[in-house]
Amino acid sequence: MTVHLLSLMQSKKIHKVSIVMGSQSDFKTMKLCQKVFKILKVKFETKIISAHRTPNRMYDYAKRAEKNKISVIIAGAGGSAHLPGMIASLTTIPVIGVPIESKKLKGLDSLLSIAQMPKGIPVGTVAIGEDGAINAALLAASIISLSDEKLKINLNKWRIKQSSSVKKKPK
Ligand code: RP5
Repeated sequence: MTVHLLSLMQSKKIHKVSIVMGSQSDFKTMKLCQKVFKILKVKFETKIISAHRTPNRMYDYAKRAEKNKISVIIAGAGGSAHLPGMIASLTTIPVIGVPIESKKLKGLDSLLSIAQMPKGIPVGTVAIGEDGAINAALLAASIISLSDEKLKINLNKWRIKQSSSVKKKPK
């Protein structure tokens, strides 16, 4: 098979991002990922999976993710936030962790839990809370856009719109 044909097939692949979170309480943050994907026209699914409250669900989900044709996983978790790392240990699909702002430590606990993965199992980590959820979706879109020309165009349009929304002078 020629390289050209291969890249053509890759660009035809329909990518899907899986958004998962440890609790219903994370959804107010994680729904911002959905918002970004709707604008960029990225396919997604959304699930609640807790590493400690539903460990079997987490295991089954991570083991089936490749078969389910998931391209990138975004996992939001708060407190001792082990969900992104545990999922990453069960699949080689890229995992982006969103540290949820916790009540007691304002998300610093979540940030350190997600970012400080020991070598061997990487988790891409974004900022705490809503900015992190938005950037996680944009990062997932960037990854997918490597083999999806239409998405690359949408992503560039989004950047241009963002630049033009910044006023030249403060009021
Ligand atoms: C984590 O515990 C979740 O990701 C959530 O951020 C945190 C608190 O969960 P709830 O007690 O609100 O269900 O597993």
